[in-house]
Order: sequence, then C-alpha cells, then structure tokens
Amino acid sequence: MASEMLQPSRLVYGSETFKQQLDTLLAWESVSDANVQQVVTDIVERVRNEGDSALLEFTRKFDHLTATSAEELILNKERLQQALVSLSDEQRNALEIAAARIRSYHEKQLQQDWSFQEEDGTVLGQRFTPLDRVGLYVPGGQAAYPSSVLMNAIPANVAGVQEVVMVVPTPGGELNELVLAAAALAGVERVLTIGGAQAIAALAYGTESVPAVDKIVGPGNIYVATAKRMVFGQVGIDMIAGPSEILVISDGKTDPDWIAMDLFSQAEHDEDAQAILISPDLEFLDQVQESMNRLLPTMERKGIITTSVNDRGALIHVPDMKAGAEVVNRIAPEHLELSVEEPEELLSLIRHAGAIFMGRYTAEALGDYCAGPNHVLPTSGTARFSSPLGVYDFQKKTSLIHFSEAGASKAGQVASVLARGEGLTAHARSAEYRIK
Ligand code: HSO
Ligand code: ZN
Repeated sequence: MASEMLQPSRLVYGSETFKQQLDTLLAWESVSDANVQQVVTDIVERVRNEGDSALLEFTRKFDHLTATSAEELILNKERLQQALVSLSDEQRNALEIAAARIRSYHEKQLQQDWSFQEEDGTVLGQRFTPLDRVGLYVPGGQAAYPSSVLMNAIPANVAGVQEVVMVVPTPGGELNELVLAAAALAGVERVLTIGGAQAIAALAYGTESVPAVDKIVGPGNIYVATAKRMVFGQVGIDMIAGPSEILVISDGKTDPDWIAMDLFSQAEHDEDAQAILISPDLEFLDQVQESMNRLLPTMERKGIITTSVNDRGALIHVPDMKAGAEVVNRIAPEHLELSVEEPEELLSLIRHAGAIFMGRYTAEALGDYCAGPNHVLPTSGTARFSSPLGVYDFQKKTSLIHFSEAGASKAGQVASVLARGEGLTAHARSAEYRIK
C-alpha cells in the first residue's frame, strides 16, 4: 500500500533550509488541554477530601472494577511472589538476569556521606538519607512494561527506601503477571490496583488505605502527567517523560538492516516517537530507507511505526562526523547510538545525550532491558540539563555543621557584621554570644 511507504524527512547539513527544518523536526510540546486540567483538578480534590470513598468511586467508574472496599485493591507480597513462580522458566530467568544487572549497575551510584575538618576543629559535611516512601506508577494496557518496573523500583530499593508502593490500573480486573513478577524482584512492598489521576492523588495525600508517599515516579498518560504536575510540591516527582527518541550516527559501514531495526525499536513505542539517522554517507541513508521499507511489513506495530517515521523521523546527511556531532548536541537525544568502528573519538565530541550506546553491537534495545543503566532518560532535548533516573533520585542530602568553640568565635564575627547589615539583630546577637 502506497500509504504505508516510509518517507522520513531528508535534511542536508549546511543547506539553506537546514536550521529551519531541524527546528521544525524537533518542535514537540506535550499538549496541555484545559479540559484535562479541569477533570484532573476535580479528581485530585475529591480524593484529597474524601479519601477511599472517592478513590473507589473513580476506580469503579474508570476501570470498571466492582471493589466495594479499598482492601480489595491491595495485592500483598505473597501475591507478587506467586506471580514470579508462575512464570515460565525462560521468562523468570530473563527477568532475574535483567534485575541483577540493573541492581549491580545502580549499586555503584550510591552516594556516601562526606565531611572534612577545618584547622580549628570545625567539621562540615553532608549526609545522604533515603526517602521514606516512594510511589511507583505503572500504566495499564499496552504501555505496562515490566522492564520499567525494574528500572524505577530497583534504584529506590538500592537507595534504601523503606517502602515502594506500586499502583497499576487493572481495567476489568485483569492483572499483568509479568508486571507483578517484576515488582516482586524489584523489592516492591505492596501493589494497589488503581490508576489514573485518582491513584496519583491517593499517593500524594494518602487515604485510609493508601499511605501517603514522599515522591511519585513512573510514566503515565496525559491525566497521570497532569496529576503529577498538580501534586508536585506536596510530594516530589520524577521528570515528565515525552515520547521515546533514538538518534543513530553512523559511518555507513554497519548493516543497514540493523540500523533500520534500531530506528524502528523506538518508533514502535508511540506515534509521537522520534527516530533519526545521521551519516556522512548519502548512499547509506538510501540503503537504510530501503531496509526500513522492506522490513516494515514484518512489524507487528507497522501502523505506529509508519506514523512515527513519516511525521517525526529523519535522515540527515552531514559532510563529516564533526558536523554530525554538532547536530547531535543540538538535538540532545534521549538515546544515541554511535554506530562506528572506534566510538571513543566521536564520544569526545558529544555533550548532550541521555544514554550513549557505543559501537556497532550496542543496540539501544539492550539498554531498554538488561544492559544495567536506567532506561528512564531525559527526552525532548532535556538531556541538556538533566540525567537518567538513578539511586540519587531516591537519596536526599542534609548539610551537617559542627563548630568548635574557636570556629564559632571566628565565624560569629563574620555573621554578626552581615546580620547587622541586613538589620537582623537577633541573628547578630545569637552569633555574638558565642564570640570569645
Ligand atoms: N525505550 C523506552 C523504555 C522501554 N523500551 C521499555 C521497551 N520497554 C524508554 O525510552
Ligand atoms: Zn524502548
């Protein structure tokens, strides 16, 4: 069918229209709909004020559950364990290996307390404390990824969070056993079969049966994202993720089918996902486009891939790798593949990317599941200023200050002068009392 032909945009670095085309390609903003805002405000307020009864009412309405008490929505640890043992050996094994690799990578991220002593005996430092309780949102339906349960819950667990509470909508009551098994492996304490804005509100404010958490993480639809933004301040939240992106920069010597499939691997997530290839080899760009069209009919999600590639995909021709790196930094992609023989040299030119996959063998898909690093990454150019989800997102810092008598005397003189300059007499005198 002609309508199913893949025709990613073609851009040529240095051409008159290049900058304009690139800006248009990258323009993406999550739609903020006034109607969604209103619906979410109402849901959040009602759950905040009425607790379980409103939570149950919305859950019955949106997820068609018949639960009449909130206890019916709780899955305990035994139930999660049961999901794990009921998997096929092959699935359990894969999930266990992935979890172990993610855990050992994240253990390296644990931040340690530090302090130093000044000459007069004053000690200054910083202490790291895990958050007490974290809420993890897992979407229902097609976007319920067991891998995302591992990626969100394991770092919290490694940080030492006492309780990870997971919420997952179960329309019609149908549970996803792989998601529950992943929760068991990731150290989730309890699961509630609730979702949407009502679940976010319950986690943020607490109800009779849902404990209030300190931070909410995990992806969700527009209602969930809007609710997360709304409760931010009451609780912490992770980043609000945009659609998946992949940017491949290639010397033209990798099998074009491999590259085509790598581009598809993110395009298949979402019609708004973005897959881009950069190469100095014009013929190679044509070959990859040919591979994409040949491979498309074999894809289960060909409709999503077609929309993604035709609306937001691109093949960009650059004169050399240096120009390619410049374009990469402008895009600041979520995922970057350096599909070249010696990726180190190219790496040194890259400043902005969520995760970098180096060499011809490092398919981005490995990173989505089991390489070890987190797959929750900054999207939509936010890699310019933000980082992958990690253990550090579940540890907070506290400053430690311990003055010696001599230290307090010296610092007291400085503080006194500054406090009087600000007109704050109590500050000044509090410091001055301690001057020897
Ligand atoms: N690529 C997604 C994560 C994911 N992929 C989950 C497969 N399952 C994040 O951008
Ligand atoms: Zn993916």
